[in-house]
Amino acid sequence: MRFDILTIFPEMFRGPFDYGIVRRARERGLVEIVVHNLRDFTTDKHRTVDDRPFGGGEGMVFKPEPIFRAVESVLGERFDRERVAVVLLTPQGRVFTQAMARQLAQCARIVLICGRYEGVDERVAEHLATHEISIGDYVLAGGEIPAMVIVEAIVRLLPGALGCEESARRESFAEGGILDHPQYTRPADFRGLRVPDVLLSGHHAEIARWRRRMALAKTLRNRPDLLEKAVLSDEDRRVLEELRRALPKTDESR
Ligand code: 9D3
Repeated sequence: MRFDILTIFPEMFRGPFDYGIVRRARERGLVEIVVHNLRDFTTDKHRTVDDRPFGGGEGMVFKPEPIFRAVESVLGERFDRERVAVVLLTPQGRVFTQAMARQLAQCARIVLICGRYEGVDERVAEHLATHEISIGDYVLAGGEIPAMVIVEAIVRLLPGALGCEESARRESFAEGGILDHPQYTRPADFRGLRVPDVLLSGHHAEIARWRRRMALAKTLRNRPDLLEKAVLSDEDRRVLEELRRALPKTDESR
């Protein structure tokens, strides 16, 4: 797979792909990540990428021309659009999910367009992009960090990117997932804070039951929305009823 990232701040991408899973995937030749300066696709002396909004209003808007030229340049004329995604990062996009990461992981080429300012000329969303994506309901300064998020989420799904132990693991959130159970490691007593006895007991069935119960409790407290679509056993539902009756305090009501 190849990513092409279009940005006016290419220097922001120096570090993030040089560590961990993404670095290993690049070294193994599973993914190539190329960062382009949008200003290299302008034609005027001042390398202008933005202009004032038609209709008036605050701020500046990305012009369509440099973005169209950049996408046409990186994809070449073979615009078959088979296994090619052109992603516009914008607060107006569909919110990125694990399901979208799985779908995009099937692509051979992904172009990520990072917006800034007040926005991007709508003709990019309408006539160039195949996807318009936001990473969540909070206001950032631009699409660069969202692009980094999306690259990392997709790269770790590429076959061979994870160790085989990790790759076999079921994804939280994906389909019917709930949050992970709490993890502990040594020491068993840290400044008087004890690891739950059951984890030291060696009773594997009991440990599995405890972990599922704690995962359900964490999900009920922090992400009750996930329980709507979660795949739950009859035993899970019984445990949830019991947890709801005990009603753990949420961060909000504390
Ligand atoms: C929604 C706010 N907009 C109306 C006043 C202005 C605006 C704010 C911030 C327009 C663009 C931006 C820059 N953000 C992104 O480009 C962006 C983003 C985000 O802010 N949050 C979550 N996902 C994304 S993806 C791109």
